[in-house]
Amino acid sequence: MNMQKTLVLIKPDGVARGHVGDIISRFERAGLKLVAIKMILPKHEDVDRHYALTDEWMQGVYNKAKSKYAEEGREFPFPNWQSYGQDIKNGLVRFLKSGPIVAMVLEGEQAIPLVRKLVGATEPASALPGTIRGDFSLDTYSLANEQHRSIRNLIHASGTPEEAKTEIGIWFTEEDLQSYEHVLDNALYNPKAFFAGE
Ligand code: IDP
Ligand code: MG
Repeated sequence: MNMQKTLVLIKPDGVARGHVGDIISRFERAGLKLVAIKMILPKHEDVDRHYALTDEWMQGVYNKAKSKYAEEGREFPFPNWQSYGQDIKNGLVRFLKSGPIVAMVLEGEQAIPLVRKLVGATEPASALPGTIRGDFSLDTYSLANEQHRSIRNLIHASGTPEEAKTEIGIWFTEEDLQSYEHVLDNALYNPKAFFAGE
C-alpha cells in the first residue's frame, strides 16, 4: 500500500463562486478521506512560503505557459523565465490574499496523483471534462496574461510527496490532522472484504 496525504487549497475564486461543496464532494466521491479542513484569509508569509520561488518552479511555470502558446501557434512574448516566474508568483500572492480560501488535507492510496487527476490541467480551458477545473471554469493562459493576473483555476493540489509534506506543514499543525475510521476503509482497503473464500 502507498497511503498518502495531500494538500488542497480551494482558491478565492472557488470559494466566492460557491463551489466549495461541489469540489469537496468530488474528492469524497472518489474515496478520499478528509483529515483536516479550515477556512482562512491567507497571510502574505504563508502564500510566500507555499509558492517557493525555486529555479525549478519558475522554469516549470514558464515552460508550461510557453508550450501552450506554441500549441496555439502564438508567439510567447516573455523572453526570461526568471522574471516570468517572479511575475507569476507575485500574481499568485495577490490572488490568494484576495479573499478566503479553504485548505484541506485528504488521505488515501496514492492520494497525491489521484487528486491531481481529479483536479485536471492547470489551464481550465484545456482541462478535460470530468475534472474539477474542466467542469467548473474556462480561464486561459492568454486571458490571464492579457489581464496581468493568475489563472483562475479554483484549486491548488500538491504535486509530489515532498511538496505535500512541506505544504501541509505550512497550513496545518500535526494536531490538526485527524485519524478516524471511515466507512469506506473496509470496502477499499480490507483484503477480506468482498472475498467469499474458496
Ligand atoms: P498547478 O496549480 O496546476 O500545479 P503551476 O504551473 O504549478 O500549476 O502554477 C501554479 C499556479 O500559478 C497555477 O495554478 C495558476 O493559478 C498560476 N499560473 C501558472 N502559470 C501561469 C501563467 O502563465 N499565467 C498566469 N497564471 C499562471
Ligand atoms: Mg504546481
